[in-house]
Amino acid sequence: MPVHNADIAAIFEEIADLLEIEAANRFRILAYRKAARILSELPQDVRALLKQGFDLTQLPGIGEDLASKIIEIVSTGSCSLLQRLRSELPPAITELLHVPGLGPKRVKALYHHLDVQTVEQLHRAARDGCIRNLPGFGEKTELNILKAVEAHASQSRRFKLATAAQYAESLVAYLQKSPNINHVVVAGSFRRMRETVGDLDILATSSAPDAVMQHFTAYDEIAEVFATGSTRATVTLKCGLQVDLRVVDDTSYGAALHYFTGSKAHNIAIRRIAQKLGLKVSEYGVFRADKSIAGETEESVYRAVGLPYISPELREDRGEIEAARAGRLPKLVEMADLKGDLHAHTKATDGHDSLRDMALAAQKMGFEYLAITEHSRRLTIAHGLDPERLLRQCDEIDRLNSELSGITLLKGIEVDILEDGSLDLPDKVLGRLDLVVGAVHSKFDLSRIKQTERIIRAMEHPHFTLLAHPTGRLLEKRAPYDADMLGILRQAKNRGCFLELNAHPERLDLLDTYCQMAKEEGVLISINSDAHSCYEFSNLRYGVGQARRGWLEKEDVLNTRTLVELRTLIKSTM
Ligand code: DGT
Ligand code: CA
Ligand code: CA
Repeated sequence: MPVHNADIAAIFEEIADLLEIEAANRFRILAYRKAARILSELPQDVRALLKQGFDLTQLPGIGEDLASKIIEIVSTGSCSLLQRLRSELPPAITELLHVPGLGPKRVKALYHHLDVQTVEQLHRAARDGCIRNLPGFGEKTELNILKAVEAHASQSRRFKLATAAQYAESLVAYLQKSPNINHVVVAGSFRRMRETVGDLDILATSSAPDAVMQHFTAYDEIAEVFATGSTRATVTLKCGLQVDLRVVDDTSYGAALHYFTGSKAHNIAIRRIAQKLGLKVSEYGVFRADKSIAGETEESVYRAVGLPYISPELREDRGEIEAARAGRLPKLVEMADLKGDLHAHTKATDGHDSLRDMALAAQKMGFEYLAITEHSRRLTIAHGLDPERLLRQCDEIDRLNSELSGITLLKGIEVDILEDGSLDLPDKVLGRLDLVVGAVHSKFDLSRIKQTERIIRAMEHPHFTLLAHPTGRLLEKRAPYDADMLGILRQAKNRGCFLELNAHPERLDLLDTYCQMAKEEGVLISINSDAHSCYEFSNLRYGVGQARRGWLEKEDVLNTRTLVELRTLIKSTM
């Protein structure tokens, strides 16, 4: 069975979760989590690396033991440690972990104190008010759990964009091997760069669709074929991801691509415009009476209904059609516009690579600058910096900057915003830095008013530059904390501060609609990797995707500025 990096990462995450429920050693748990993160971000396929004889212990965070587990997983498709841990705990407990807001710590408490083993039991316990009395829970948490369970039940499983990308890329590579396929492209929400996708919608063009179908259904990662016709098929991959394939003629490529890219709401709006013009739009083309007048390219489809081309990320029927008609479509930011990154960690705290390696990796991305922003002392789990260690790092950065050419390291910190809105390091120390990134890492459940006040107070601080991952949400794991984003944006505007769009695939925080709000309020957004290793700069593409969904242009993004321009902009907050 073929094993992708995402599969190994998922196994390691589950091992870490189960170890945590079993109250295993904290460092052992952390080692599995780190390895999972490294693997899910590694641009090369581990399978291929092993085939080339690559020594996995060369990877950050991977020692002998983890390397042998990876080899076991790649060669057998499973891991004996995971099997053992699963057999020691009730079978449904892993599903409990997928309820947003329930981490392993809470699952452990629920299991040990209330014998909650399934989502149904969790629902009952929350509804009957049994959870509020557990140490560390309370009434508000109980209510949140109840809401989360109810939302969870009505939701089908979605895949994070970056995870889906791993499966999509190998499937597309496989399809491209067929001599009968001309174009092949992943459409649907994947092409619109939604943060999660429900399934993959793959479009191919061919004059021999039967042969394409045969090739597709022979793919060795398919678990089940649901439906096949001569031009369409629906299958499920072994990882659980569903794939729809459609095959059309080259002359319908643009129309089909438009149709299957969606969104449905955008398509409906376009069809309505077409109807008014006496036209019919379908996946086969644009028709007047029975005569096809467009459809070979997407541009031709839009032209036929009197519109300029609209980028997939905008196609949500959120005003893009009106903007297109008025000639006001944004010229969306692109990866190549980024000139630096303002949020990264090194092995001084919970990152994996040295200052020098991070600088060189950023330079390879074509960047002019990289801000090093370690955690502050309050975050003990990440080995956060106290003033002394931070100042030592500043000296090291000075030394490295005088030695390196073409890339500048900026001195920063990802300082904890404490419950009362004060910052976790003294002013005197913060004043020595190029920029101060503030972040909420605790007390996620404050009331809306208190949470908003906390963040606004932090921004009042004279050295505050940038609010990291502004809503705190983790996709499918932790809901955003409750805060008034408009109020925060207005404070940022007043103070000349900025907000981050954290590009980590689990965060993608700021949300697209808030990006739009930031743009309207005139607050610049910094698209940052939050890289903990050299490999993670490649995540920036997901951040750029999210920014494009939020209508952001080059001018709306802080780190499209040159170093000189950036220094002027961030100085004014100091
Ligand atoms: P997902 O998979 O939930 O992340 O979201 P999508 O947008 O990929 O939705 P999906 O897979 O159900 O359908 C793919 C595209 O096919 C969708 O974006 C637009 C098109 N489509 C699906 N159903 C309809 C429909 O009833 N009418 C129209 N006009 N288009 C549809
Ligand atoms: Ca889809
Ligand atoms: Ca679909």
